[in-house]
Amino acid sequence: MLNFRRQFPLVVAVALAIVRIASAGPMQEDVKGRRARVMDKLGPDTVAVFWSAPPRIYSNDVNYEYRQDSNLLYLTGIDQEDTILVLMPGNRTKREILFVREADARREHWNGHSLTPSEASVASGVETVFTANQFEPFMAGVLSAQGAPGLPQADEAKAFFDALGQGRANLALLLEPQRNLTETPGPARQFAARMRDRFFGFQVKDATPVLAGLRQIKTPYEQAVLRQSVLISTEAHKAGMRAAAPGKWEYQVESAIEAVYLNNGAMSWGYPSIVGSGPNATILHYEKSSRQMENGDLLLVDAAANFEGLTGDITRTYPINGHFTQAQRDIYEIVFAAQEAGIKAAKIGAAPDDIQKACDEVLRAGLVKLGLVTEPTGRQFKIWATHGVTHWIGMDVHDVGVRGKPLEAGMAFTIEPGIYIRDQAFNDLPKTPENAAFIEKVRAAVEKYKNIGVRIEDSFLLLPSGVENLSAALPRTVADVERFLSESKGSR
Ligand SMILES: [Mn+2]
Repeated sequence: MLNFRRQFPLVVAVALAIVRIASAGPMQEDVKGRRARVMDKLGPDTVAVFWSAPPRIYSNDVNYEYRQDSNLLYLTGIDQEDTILVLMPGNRTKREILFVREADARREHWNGHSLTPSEASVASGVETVFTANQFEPFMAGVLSAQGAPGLPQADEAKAFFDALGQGRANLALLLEPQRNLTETPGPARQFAARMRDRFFGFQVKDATPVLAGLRQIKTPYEQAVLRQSVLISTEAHKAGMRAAAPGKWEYQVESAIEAVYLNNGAMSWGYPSIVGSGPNATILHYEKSSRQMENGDLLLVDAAANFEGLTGDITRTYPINGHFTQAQRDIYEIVFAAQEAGIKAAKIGAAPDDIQKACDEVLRAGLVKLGLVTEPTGRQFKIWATHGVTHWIGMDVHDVGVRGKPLEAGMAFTIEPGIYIRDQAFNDLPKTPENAAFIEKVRAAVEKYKNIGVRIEDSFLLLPSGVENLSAALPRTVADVERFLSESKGSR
């Protein structure tokens, strides 16, 4: 089947690949450094294997646009199916071995050029590249200490073979979380089980925490790409603000935003855009974008691009007619003050939970003041402030990281307090006399503020000099938001 829409991104992908091949640039240098750090952590007794993501079906025989596995992309920069990276930190010279799919003229006619081994070598900086059909014999040779095809030197893998002989070798994989014994194991666990059936002298080790720890600290190259990625997203949000007006549809704002991504060379969105107007602003992951907006609506937009594999995360909430009502402003000012408190708490050595606590204090006090909450302490306010206020960002919009690690330079994260007034929230409360009294006390305030949802979210990078708001170019105060909307009115 020829589908025009699918042809376009493939052309772009090929063009990018050619640029990368023509000059091994800062990305190749950076992924080399990432592999070196992973190997340092894994040690010389280890062989580690990382796979590309499988293609995913969109409809019948049509796939979604390909999305590479974040860890493989992190380690190789290669955005291609059927790619496998093997790391053997103890090897004398060939410590990195990459496998890419074989050339296939017919497939490439339909779906585009595949990297040849030499192109993959330039693209990734991995010197030793074989075709994917050599992976099985390679692993069999390595895990049986026979010597692998492609590692001809007798002493090349001596460190690993010695470890294998002494029963202290490791096979490091990204093991899928396994919640219970009856759940079908994922591909990495199945591979581990097959290798254990056939070979001896090693234990299986989960490399997930090693990758999470390294990905949590952005390199200077990643910081530059993330900065650019977030800048594209701020431009996209501005285009959305210009497109929003009474009578327009949510999807028209979404299309204005996403056009800016593609127009600036972003691969796609980093996550499906959330464009929720009026009561839809209170739905945390509203993805339909199908409502016609009305005068007086607030519009909540949570959207960001995936540029060169890195994704920010930004939310703005604004009145589509250009002016906050007093009630909308009451809620907005609390969320804004909470975010400010969260930003102040984001310091080197602080815990991520300190950001949460700082936001919570302001949210709770503000909600008490508006009469939406009766208890000045405790968790009652969570009925309106329902989600966490910070997470890591990076290759995944909810990026990986080591839990409980104090904040340090190079970490990137969001600060995103929100308040959502839904009268249905009362239905979640157990029917107790205390809750009945609470509902009675706040009923009038809920009636006044119901269907208002406000989230303000920015993407931050922690530097030795302090926290940098990567999305600072986007209006955030009530005054700046209203000024931007009124200035853009002429072009709407
Ligand atoms: Mn977020």
